[in-house]
Amino acid sequence: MKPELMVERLDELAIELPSWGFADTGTRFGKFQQDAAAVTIEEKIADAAHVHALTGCCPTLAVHVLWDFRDDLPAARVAALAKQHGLAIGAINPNVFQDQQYKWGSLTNRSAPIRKMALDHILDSIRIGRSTGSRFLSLWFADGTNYVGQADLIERKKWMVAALRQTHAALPTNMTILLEYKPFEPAFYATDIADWGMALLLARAAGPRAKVLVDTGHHYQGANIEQIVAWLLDENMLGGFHFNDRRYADDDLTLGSVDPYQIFRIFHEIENHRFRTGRTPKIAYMVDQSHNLKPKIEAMIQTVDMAQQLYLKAALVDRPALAAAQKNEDLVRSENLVRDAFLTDVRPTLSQWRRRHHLPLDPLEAHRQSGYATRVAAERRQRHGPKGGGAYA
Ligand code: PSV
Ligand code: MN
Repeated sequence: MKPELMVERLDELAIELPSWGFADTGTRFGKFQQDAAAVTIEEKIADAAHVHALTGCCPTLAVHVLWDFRDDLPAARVAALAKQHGLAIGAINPNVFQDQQYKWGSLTNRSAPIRKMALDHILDSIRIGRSTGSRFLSLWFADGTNYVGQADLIERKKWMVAALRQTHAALPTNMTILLEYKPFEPAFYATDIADWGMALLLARAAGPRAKVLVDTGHHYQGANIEQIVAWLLDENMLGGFHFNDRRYADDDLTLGSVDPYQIFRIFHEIENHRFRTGRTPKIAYMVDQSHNLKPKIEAMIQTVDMAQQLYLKAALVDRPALAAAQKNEDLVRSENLVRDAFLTDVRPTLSQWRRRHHLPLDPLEAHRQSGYATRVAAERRQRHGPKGGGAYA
């Protein structure tokens, strides 16, 4: 299909931003602070709304329960605030990984009271999600073991199944569980939900409204992520993504900064699914990045711009021609049909879409011209005190 005919395709791509992507984050070695970084949920909402106003495709904000909600601000007020800013609250992320009691795990802790504490927090998170109108409960567990022999791996599996079933039973009908896997970190021997196969089995065990979430950073080097995506789609078990890029492990770098072809290949498989079935799959596209060094808002705008371009490129693959080339075992033509789409400059189409939606043609430049970062840095310095972060005001 001609690039200029693809402009409507972008109407279907909504990208959820993570509240934590606007806050100061770091590595285990330290945090470099920025005065413009958001501290409160009010500030995170304002920043996400600013990105949405400039890019036109980020209508929801994912929240992390322990990082975003406060006693003096009920969840319904958070949702109302988001609405005032033209946003809705997206996925609810319970947090059963940072508190001391979870040293030996949360849902798979051998202590029944701690397992219950973790489950109660997840059930509370569902209640919060009801008040915010969230459609997704996004679950990631740091549970796992660091040393051989530390625990009975199957006992832990059974605890996980039991808790996920109870979680599923408490879901409102409009909410879906997104179950995320990760092979390492913080557990370095065995993570309880280490890969997509384990996540798939657990999601199936939990119930029909549990699907798998693919975080692009949560794979071994060399894993064929797009094949995992294709299989999950074919099994109707792909719930959503946490997009980010990486060079080594779960680096949380901005999307496409290292390997744009990787994300393109994922979109290519999603398009292929559409071609095969005639249906547009319902997938929650979310970003999960922590910007240690870049200004947060600029990193988000880069990410969204990259996602839109790669999405368009994947839609450009001539699928009937590809099917014919495959039939003839014409490897070179098949590969080139895919690669030609990747190499097509779709920026004019993206500009066309932005013009149509009365958006700035260059959202990054519009952000820089807007003075938003300098203004909020000054306000936030006043509100929270200077952080001494220097650059990016
Ligand atoms: C864990 O590495 C993870 O990908 C989960 O999605 C968490 O919710 C998120 O990162 C926290 O930054
Ligand atoms: Mn993630």
